[in-house]
Amino acid sequence: MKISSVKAQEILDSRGNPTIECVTTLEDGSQGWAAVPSGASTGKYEAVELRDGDEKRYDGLGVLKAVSNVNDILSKVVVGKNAEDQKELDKAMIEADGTENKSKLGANAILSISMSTAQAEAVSEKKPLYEYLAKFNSNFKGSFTMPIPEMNVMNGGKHGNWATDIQEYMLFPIGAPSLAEAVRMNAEVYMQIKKLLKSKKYSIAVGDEGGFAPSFISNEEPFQVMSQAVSSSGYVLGKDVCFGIDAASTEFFKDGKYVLNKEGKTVTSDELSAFLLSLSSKYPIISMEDVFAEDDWIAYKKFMETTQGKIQIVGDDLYVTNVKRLQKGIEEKSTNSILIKLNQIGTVSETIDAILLARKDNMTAIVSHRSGETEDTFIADFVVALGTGQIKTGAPSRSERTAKYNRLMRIERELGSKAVYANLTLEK
Ligand code: 2PG
Ligand code: MG
Repeated sequence: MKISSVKAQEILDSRGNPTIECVTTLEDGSQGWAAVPSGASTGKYEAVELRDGDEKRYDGLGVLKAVSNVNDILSKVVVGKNAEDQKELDKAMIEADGTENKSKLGANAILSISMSTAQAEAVSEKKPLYEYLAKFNSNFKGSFTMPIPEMNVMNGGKHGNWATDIQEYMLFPIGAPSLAEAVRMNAEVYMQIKKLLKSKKYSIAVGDEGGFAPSFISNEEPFQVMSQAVSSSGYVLGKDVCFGIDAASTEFFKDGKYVLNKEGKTVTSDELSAFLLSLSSKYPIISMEDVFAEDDWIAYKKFMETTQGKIQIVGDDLYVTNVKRLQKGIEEKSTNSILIKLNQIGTVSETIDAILLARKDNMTAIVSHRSGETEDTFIADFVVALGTGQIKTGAPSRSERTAKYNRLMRIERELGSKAVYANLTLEK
């Protein structure tokens, strides 16, 4: 169905910062809506999020330029285009922008159209979004993989006022029989964590992604609390529930070294890897994201050799969902997993390309939210459609996070026996 209009406007994200939403209308009247999220611990190679820089509005963070780029410029490019041809649509917008990193028109402007058009086409075809998007999944054979919900229950780094140096402590409910049960397990552990923190007289205020963020004494302390919470919820640590982290270490990388304020020391990449491995020998940590800074390729390669596929090593700032950087990582054997964020690259089809390239090389792919989110649940449908089997979209609290988990539970119920809960097998 052909696009008849695209209309964007400025709205707020979960941090109270402005972001962009877009409605695509097709010639048959079908409409699709999408809102673009925004990161805080962003990688320098990400596609450009266009901000106005006008200090008089929203402290310079307004997105009126991106909005007018949709309404006045990109609309002329996309109106009349076939909505079902996502690749063509995205290509036309990439060409209209003409830069390597979408800095002219803004990745936020482009992505808002890319996602809302996919939504509109799904409506036109009378399909739920996950079913419509499954046409891009070459592995799709009729049953849908429900992702492991990797919930971030402790927030540090930039998202939690540096409660810890490590940015995210996640629960991996690998022993659950279904997505809904996995969500329940995580939420129950989260409740226990809250109780434990209260009993320690710690703050139970939460960070940007809904995880608790008291001022811990070390980077290890959250693991102690989480381990206790898993046991007191009646689950077996290491069997029902494992842990994962996002170190987001680009954020504490200074002058070639890693500054671990909570440990009171500044360390080399070798020392950082020894530190993280010592934690993983004490706790069942099966996944580690952004262990090193975005350009520390050598450290990644070494770490992969040391861990020998026993831990999922995830590249986020390292790859920024960009196939060129991912290709380098594949050649150098830098990681065995990639984090997938639509707004790091700026179109739906380029995001799918990154997933398919990773899969070709037996790498796992985790679809991810941003720390600044909206009520849009696009990524929930997207992860089911592409069948990557893993999603991280924050804690089981704050509606912009639970919206995604709730959408996943609805999809699972709708699919019935056609839904299969993912199995985390580390292939490399
Ligand atoms: C990350 C993300 C999401 P941000 O580092 O993986 O958790 O954070 O959106 O701030 O980049
Ligand atoms: Mg990350």
